[in-house]
Amino acid sequence: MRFILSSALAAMALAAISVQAPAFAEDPVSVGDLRIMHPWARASAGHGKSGAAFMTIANTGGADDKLVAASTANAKKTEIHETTMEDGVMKMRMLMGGLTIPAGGEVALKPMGLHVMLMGVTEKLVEGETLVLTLTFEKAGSVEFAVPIGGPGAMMAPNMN
Ligand SMILES: [Cu+2]
Repeated sequence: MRFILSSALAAMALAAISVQAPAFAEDPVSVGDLRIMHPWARASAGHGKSGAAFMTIANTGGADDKLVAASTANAKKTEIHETTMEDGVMKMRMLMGGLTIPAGGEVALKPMGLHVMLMGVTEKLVEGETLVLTLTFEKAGSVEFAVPIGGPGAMMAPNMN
């Protein structure tokens, strides 16, 4: 009985960490009450060692959730950033307390705004390829999914052009 239970748990664990590859680019990635839509990243420019990933995260549930961490094997460090304008200068700042995804609402991560920052990119991000990103939410937990890579100066998802 114990063996059966632990295999069931192992199967659940495997299911939980498997990479979600939607059949269609417009299919959202689901984790708990959250839906992650149109994820994409920018290709590396020249020898740049930083990159950014963008997406829209919708919360279909009745309680706020919070994006607390992000990681990818493609970068040494991954942070959640916001972009602000200070005296006409664009600056980026790490969101120390995480990013709230309000109940029934959605938050867009996009160029010049909120983004997942990849620092110390280990392998050049090539347009047309994908990277695997893991996002961790306070309530919904972790989800790993494929992120298509667009051009270095792209302003929107490659599948939305
Ligand atoms: Cu940044």
